[in-house]
Amino acid sequence: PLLKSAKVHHAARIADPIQEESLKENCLLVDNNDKVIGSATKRDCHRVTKGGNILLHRAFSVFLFDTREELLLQKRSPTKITFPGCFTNTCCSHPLFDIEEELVEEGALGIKLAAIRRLHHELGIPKKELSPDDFKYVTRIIYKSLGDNIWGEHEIDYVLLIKKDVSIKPNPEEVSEIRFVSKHAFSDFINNLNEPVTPWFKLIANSKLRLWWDNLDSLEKFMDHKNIHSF
Ligand code: DMA
Ligand code: MN
Repeated sequence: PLLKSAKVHHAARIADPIQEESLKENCLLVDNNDKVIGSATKRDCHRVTKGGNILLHRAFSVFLFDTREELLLQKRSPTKITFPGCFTNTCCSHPLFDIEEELVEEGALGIKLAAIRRLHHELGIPKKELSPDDFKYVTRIIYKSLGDNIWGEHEIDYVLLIKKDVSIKPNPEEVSEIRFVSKHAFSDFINNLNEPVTPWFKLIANSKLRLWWDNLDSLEKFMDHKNIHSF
């Protein structure tokens, strides 16, 4: 009986079974220039080592605006393994090694297809309401966060912006709350939040987000597909 209860405790402490299962997905390992150098499980890509290292992998962050130019934010569900309960941008995830089309680099097509897959999974946005051409790939950022010192992030993150009205039905396994926020209300919203904000969203919100938000219909001139920005 002792053993049994210890096991239950252990399982409950780790994660819920659905998020635990997702740790078996294979992410893309990249070098500092975003060249793919292999793959590793989502678990291995997010574990902080004793020395404070995390494997560098490829990721994306979507900022979705409706046609009134309000930004869709989400609160991560309490079951997420990394940054549970944090407010963040519309959707983030990783292109997967086992989904061949998500490896296509021309026009960041693979990233855009991964974004469509995850916008559907996390927010219930029907795939037929989204096309790769709807996304503006603005730039890449590299960042590292040790998270809770057990699970963290170290990514080259493709930033995708999209302005479109879509149907939304959040998946409670992933997202516990959504909010559309206007540019005007954004600072107050962030400053008065009771929840923490994810580190990557904080970085982007404090740097380029305003400029992009002011130019949603003319983002071409702000695109930089050559440099990988760090903060
Ligand atoms: C990972 O996001 C990607 C970034 C840019 C932090 P995530 O933790 O939301 O990924 P997933 O939804 O696949 O768990
Ligand atoms: Mn990651």
